[in-house]
Amino acid sequence: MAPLPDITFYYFPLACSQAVHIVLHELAIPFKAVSTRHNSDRKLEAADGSLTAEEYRDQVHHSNYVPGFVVTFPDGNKESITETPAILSYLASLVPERNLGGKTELEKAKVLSWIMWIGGTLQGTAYSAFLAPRRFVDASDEKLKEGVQAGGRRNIEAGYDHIEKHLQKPGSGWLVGQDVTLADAYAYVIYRWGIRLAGYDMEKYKKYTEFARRLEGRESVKKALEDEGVPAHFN
Ligand SMILES: N[C@@H](CCC(=O)N[C@@H](CS)C(=O)NCC(=O)O)C(=O)O
Repeated sequence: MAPLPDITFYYFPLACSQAVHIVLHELAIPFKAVSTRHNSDRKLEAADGSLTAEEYRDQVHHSNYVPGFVVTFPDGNKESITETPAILSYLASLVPERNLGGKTELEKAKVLSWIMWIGGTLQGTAYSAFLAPRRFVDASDEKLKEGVQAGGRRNIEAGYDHIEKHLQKPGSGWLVGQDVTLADAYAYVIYRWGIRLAGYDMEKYKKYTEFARRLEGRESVKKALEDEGVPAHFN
C-alpha cells in the first residue's frame, strides 16, 4: 500500500461532514480533526484558532463550508478536496481492500449514485430549500419563502420514502451490496437531520430506523460522535 498522505479534516458537529468523519474511523486512517465555528460574519473558521475564515476560504474551502479536507503528501505538496461525495470516494480509494466504495463495478456505480443523490438532491436541493430558502428566492417575500420551504419539505419526505422503500427490499440491510459502504455512512447522517433539523418522527421509517440503529452500533460511528461531542441517538 502506498504511504497515506497526512490528512487534516475540518468538521462541524452533526453536519454533512460527519459522513467523512465516520468513514475516516471506519478505515482507521490517521487524521487530524479540526472543529469549526462561525465568526461574527457567520463564516466558518477553525475553532482552534489555526485558520481565520479568510484563511479557511483560501486554503481549505472556497465557500467556507464543511467538510474541509486537506491532504499533505510526503514531498510537501498540499491539496484540498471539497464536496462530500468526492472526499468520501477519495478515502475509499486509499484503502481499496475495504471496498467502501463498492466491491464490483456495478456496486461502485451504485454507491456513487447514492452519495451523489444524498448530497445533491436530498441535502443540496431539498434540505437547502427548507433550511435556507434565501438561496432560491427573495426571502423577504414571506409567501415565496414559505412556498420554497414547503417544496423542500415535500422533497425531504420523498427522499426518506425512497430510502425506506429501498431498505424494505430483500437484501443485506445495507444500501449497496453485502457490506457497509460510503452510502450507509452518509445515510446515517441524513437520518439524524430528519429528527434534528426537520423535526420528523423518524421511527415511522421502520427499516431506515433499524438501519440507523445498526450503524450507530459500529465503532466508527461511536468514535465520530465522541470526537464531535454529540450524543448517540439510540441507546
Ligand atoms: N456540496 C457541499 C455542501 C456542503 C455543505 O452544505 N456544508 C454545510 C454543512 S452540512 C456548511 O458548511 N454550511 C455552512 C455553514 O454552516 O456556515 C458538500 O457536499 O460538501
